[in-house]
Amino acid sequence: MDGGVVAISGGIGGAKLALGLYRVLPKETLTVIVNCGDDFDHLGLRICPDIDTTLYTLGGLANTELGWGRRDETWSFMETLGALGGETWFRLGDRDLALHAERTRRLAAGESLSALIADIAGRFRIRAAIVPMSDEPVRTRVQTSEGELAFQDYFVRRRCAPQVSAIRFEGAARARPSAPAAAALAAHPAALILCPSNPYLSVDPILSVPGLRDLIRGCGAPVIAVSPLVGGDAVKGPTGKIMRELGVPLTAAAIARHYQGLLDGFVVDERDPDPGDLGCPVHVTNTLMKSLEDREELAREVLQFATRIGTGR
Ligand code: FO1
Repeated sequence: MDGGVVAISGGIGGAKLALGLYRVLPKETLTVIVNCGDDFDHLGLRICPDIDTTLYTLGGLANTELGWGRRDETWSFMETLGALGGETWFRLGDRDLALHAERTRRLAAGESLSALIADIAGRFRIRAAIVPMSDEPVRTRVQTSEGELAFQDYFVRRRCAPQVSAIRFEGAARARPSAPAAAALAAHPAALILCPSNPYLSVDPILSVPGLRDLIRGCGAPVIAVSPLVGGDAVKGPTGKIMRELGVPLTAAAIARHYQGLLDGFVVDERDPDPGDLGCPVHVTNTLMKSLEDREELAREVLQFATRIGTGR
């Protein structure tokens, strides 16, 4: 695969494929554009969960059991915060906390999120580019049976229990693609991969940034999405529940339709029924990423699929 590869990713599933791509490509050729709709200010700190999951995953620092936060973590801050009557529903490990504290300080000093994340990725010896979707704030808000909730309130504090009726992205209208995201898309990448993230919670916030969808369409690369469903449900997290509550059938075809005309190819799991005509070529394979080898194998297959489509173009 000569030329750059751009991955669009959010959440835990997206980071798995981003790691597979990172390990099979020349590392410097990969740019991961990450969802920032989950970001929030908590305990006076700016928390960027999907950015941090991507940093930790590509940096070899991730807690692979939890899927978020760092491995080898200690929890003295959380214990003491609890003893002081503070809010402990969103768990911050001691090492993780240092990243939030330093990010908050540097953002307050006027640094852009893009520049800050690039510096931290360098300190983690990550040679791919990890870039926020935007340097302006976009926040996922979930309309539920209990009213509108901020994303982390819905996802963590309420454990995705409330019924979802709609999702919106506050601030999107005023946001622009981050400079490194726009640059990566304008640099004629060889492939663009929509990772198997939750389309509604993790990919839509990225596509909501004005101009990003057009940059993706115009980047000249085959756009390949990997279905986040395996066997008719989401591998992890609330994707299936949300799709049911939004009245969307839990099928690969529904996911493909959701990306409405962005796709040049779609990758579905071999456990799922034939999705029929999606209006683009379909590649059927194992998309369940349990091991590192699974992550690498899926990455290879997606890239080969993109090459076949690109040359066939
Ligand atoms: N998810 C949880 O379910 N519980 C937590 O306490 C929690 C803490 C946390 C801290 C840092 C971080 O980067 C992520 C964290 N997450 C937690 C996951 C996070 O809510 C999700 O990864 C994303 O927002 C959605 O993918």
